[in-house]
Amino acid sequence: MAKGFIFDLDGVITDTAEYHFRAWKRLADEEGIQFSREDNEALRGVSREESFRRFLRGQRQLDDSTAKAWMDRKNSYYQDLIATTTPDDLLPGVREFLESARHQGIKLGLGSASKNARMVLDGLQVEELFDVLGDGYAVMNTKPAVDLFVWVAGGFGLPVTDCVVFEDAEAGVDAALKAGMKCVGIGPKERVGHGHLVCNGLHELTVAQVLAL
Ligand code: B16
Ligand code: MG
Repeated sequence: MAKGFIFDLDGVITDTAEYHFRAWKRLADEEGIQFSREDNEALRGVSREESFRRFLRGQRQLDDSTAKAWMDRKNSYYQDLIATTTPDDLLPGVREFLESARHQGIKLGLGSASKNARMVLDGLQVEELFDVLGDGYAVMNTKPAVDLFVWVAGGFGLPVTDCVVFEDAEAGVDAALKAGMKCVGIGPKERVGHGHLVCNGLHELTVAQVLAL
């Protein structure tokens, strides 16, 4: 039976995708880049650098220092938006699910590609529920590479086969499966249907259902 649960942040614990979209869109409008909500979907769960590559989609060739300045600008717009995060921004059922798992002796970890994850957790006031925090600074190779989830399992002191990942991104489900972990996909089947269990959010799940996987 699983002994460690690893949660993605954006799309699982809270919905920061809208803030990422607004921040990228502001940069896009300032720089004359075409960028829609649909384009934003392709950025789900991937690192800032990969997001930037997908954001540009070859529309502009930039040298490294300009690319970094654009990413920094987007990040400052994003940080202005997440600065207002409060516990009300937790997705439905999240605190209850985390507390229930903790009560049952399961170790809890974060497995997020975001370098802003700690700031968001701080606003949500759930940081103290986690045993291990894996964020965008933890490893070099981000999802769909297995590195981040394996790093969190190592932090638990558990084999990968004792861990379950909760993910809303295709790249994140791919990473969990490649790591040899069970995976709960959160969102539409077309995106996360390759997970072992698919649902719309933690409010639909019990810890017992996940342990039965
Ligand atoms: P940052 P997650 C991901 O969060 C987002 O889904 C993705 O859109 C973003 O590009 C990535 O974090 C990096 O975020 O710019 O804050 O470092 O789903 O892995 O929690
Ligand atoms: Mg996510």
